[in-house]
Amino acid sequence: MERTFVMIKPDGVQRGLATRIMGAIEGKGYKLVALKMIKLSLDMAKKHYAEHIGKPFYNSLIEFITSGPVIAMVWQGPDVIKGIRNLMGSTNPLDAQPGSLRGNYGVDISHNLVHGSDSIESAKREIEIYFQSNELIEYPRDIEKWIW
Ligand code: IDP
Ligand code: MG
Repeated sequence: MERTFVMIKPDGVQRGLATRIMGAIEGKGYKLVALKMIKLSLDMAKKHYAEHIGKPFYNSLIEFITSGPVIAMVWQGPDVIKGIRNLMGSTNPLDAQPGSLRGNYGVDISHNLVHGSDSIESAKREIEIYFQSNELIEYPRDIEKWIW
């Protein structure tokens, strides 16, 4: 079963949108398999955003993502990576569909509330930055037969 890494960014936590973001993902039917609140070290932030080194927004992105606590999660389900990217909406909230998380709650590209992995490879890489394998909890949910 596919897994993805999701993070409620510092703006999502500060604005009290954490439960709404989690609720949207939970309501869709995906299964939460790991969760922790942390304040990112500079090292973790650089690892997380390694693909963006050298871009004009890189320094402010690192500063922003380390500016307050974040909520790190792993969610599981069929095609969960694409499903959660769709729930999040486009990177720039201005382009994000109304109804998506960024479309509903964001107005600015550098305050877009939530991160979700964009591929199976990045999901695996990102999950390993934040979680030990024994922190990913495997458990049955009887209701799944009604979801997938
Ligand atoms: P994603 O979060 O939708 O996957 P990425 O292109 O991977 O988008 O960019 C990572 C994060 O970097 C974005 O979520 C956003 O916070 C920030 N970012 C991306 N492009 C820009 C930009 O042009 N200006 C400012 N921040 C940006
Ligand atoms: Mg990305």
